[in-house]
Amino acid sequence: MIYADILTKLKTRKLFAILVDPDKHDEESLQQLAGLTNDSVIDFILVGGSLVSGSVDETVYALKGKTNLPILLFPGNVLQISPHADAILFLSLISGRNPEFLIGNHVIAAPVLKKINLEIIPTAYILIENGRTTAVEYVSNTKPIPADKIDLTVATAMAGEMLGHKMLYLEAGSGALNPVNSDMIREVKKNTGIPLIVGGGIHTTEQVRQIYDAGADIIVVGSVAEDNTEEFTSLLEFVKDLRKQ
Ligand code: 1GP
Repeated sequence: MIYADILTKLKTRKLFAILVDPDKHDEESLQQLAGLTNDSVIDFILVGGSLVSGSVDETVYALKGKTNLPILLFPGNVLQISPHADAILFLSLISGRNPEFLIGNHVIAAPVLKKINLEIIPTAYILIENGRTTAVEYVSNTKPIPADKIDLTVATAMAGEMLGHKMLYLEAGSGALNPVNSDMIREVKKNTGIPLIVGGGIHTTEQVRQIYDAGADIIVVGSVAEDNTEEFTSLLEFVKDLRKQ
């Protein structure tokens, strides 16, 4: 079980994951990415995005043939369900007040999910303002929580945990100017007891260090992994070194 594995790993170390947006990859780049993932520090791969015009299922299927890592769906909408994935982050956008992203899409997806053998991981998804409008903000038609409203974010995260979510996801949005700040991560971690994922706008080793130090359990990077850049390779090396310490 994916969630149980995550909890077990978190007893001894932090986790690192990548987000694959199907629109940003073709067969060749998936092959390249998969080559990097095997025998690396990456713990799992998320697949999805706010607006995906290609097929999530095809991308998951292609990845499955190339990597042994677990594939978790990170759906921006109900079209992004694939029976070939290992699990789905059943995201409820609890920072927003758009009922479609709080429960509407979930009602539509539930009968489909019931029929396929996908582990469901209920996840409280919390969008934080980052300095620019991101796709998730625009497409979800929700307001992110201002970056300086730490109390509000903590209360939102606590409510997410109390509602029974199994993980918290602090999201600055893909291509965020600023990742979620350390003070916010620290306070959320201090006041909640479920795994804390942080993503959006992370591309340097210093950001990774700060975000882990502040209390994130899992870091997710997307854009930096897209072009197989040196930046990405050095992030992987950096996380590897951190784990040796
Ligand atoms: C995953 O949205 C992020 O939480 C991905 O963001 O593309 O900025 O890494 P980046």
